[in-house]
Amino acid sequence: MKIIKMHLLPIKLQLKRPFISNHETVSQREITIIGLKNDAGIWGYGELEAFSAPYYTAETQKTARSIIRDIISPLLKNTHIIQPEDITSILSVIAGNQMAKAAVETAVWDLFAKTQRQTLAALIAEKMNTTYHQNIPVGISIGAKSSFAELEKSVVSAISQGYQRIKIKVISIEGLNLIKKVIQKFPDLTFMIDANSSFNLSIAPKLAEISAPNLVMIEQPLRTTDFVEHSRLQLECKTRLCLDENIFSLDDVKTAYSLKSARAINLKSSRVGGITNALAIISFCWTHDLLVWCGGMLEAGIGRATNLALASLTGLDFPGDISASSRYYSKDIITSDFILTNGKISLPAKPGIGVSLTPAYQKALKNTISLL
Ligand code: OSB
Ligand code: MG
Repeated sequence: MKIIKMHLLPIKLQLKRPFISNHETVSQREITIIGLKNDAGIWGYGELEAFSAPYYTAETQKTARSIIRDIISPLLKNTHIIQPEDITSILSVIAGNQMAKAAVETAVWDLFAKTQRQTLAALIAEKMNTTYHQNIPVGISIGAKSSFAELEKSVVSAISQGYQRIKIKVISIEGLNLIKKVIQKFPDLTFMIDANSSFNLSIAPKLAEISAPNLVMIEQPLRTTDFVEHSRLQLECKTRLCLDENIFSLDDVKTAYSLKSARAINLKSSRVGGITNALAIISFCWTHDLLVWCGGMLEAGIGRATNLALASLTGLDFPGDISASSRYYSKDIITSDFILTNGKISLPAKPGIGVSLTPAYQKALKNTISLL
């Protein structure tokens, strides 16, 4: 098939409440909706997940849109795509800029699944030679809190909603003390911590102190560019370390594996350049005893649907950061909400990502000028 149109629609969504991590406090989420139309008149959709400012990753909404407009769109012109992997290989000539590439690549996967009249989940499972789950167990990521009462309230609320595992953001030693208390208070709940690069190696004794059977991993304790000190920390730390910010490619996963920098990988297709690269990382992790699971980054409906299709893969069973639509936004960009039932979210039945933009967003997207 050929892609004959590419539209970008930058939008802003208000978060219900500010989400606090070590990188920034997000109150408003800027995303860009990508629409691709093929020569048979079918549309595929992707979501550009870079943030407005370069704190979590170097890319921003602006830089990624400019890469898509100036560099990616000429590469798509008159290109024949037989398999979704073709687009990944075309885009691989571009260094870095994984989120810009992923936004377009995931839209091609959606488009391709739709042309095959199958769900993205079924297509991914087929590519991986396995099956997929219809109902997917999910976890929640709770932003950093400044008091025990506040943290406890969020944990109790998450559990009452049915989330199967709770990740808590931390930005300071005081935060670790609050988390230690909450982990001890709820011994039957499964917890994780995400430090988003808050600490340095001197945190090792503190991490040893909070180690507990119901604390399953600590995500990204140290700097984004470091593999060596993470490896030293993992050696000293009983709790499983997980890398997020470090991982932009399969090569990064191989580095982490070789140096023993972590024993788990938070996988975000948006951060690794798309679904093809994500699948290669999953295969590597499965054969090298690394726990791999599906992360999130405050996605709106299209990104959430893409993540859910990935997380449905049999074997990717650790609950991902894939919350219900209502967790972050009161009004999403799609017509049907993802709802949590008994701690699970079910896959939409329709082909591709299985969700549709609301008529207003659909109209606004198609009213932009095509880049092709
Ligand atoms: O570090 O995993 C992260 C959100 C934005 C950027 C980075 C991260 C996160 C989250 C929230 O933890 C995950 C989600 O619920 O989307
Ligand atoms: Mg993280």
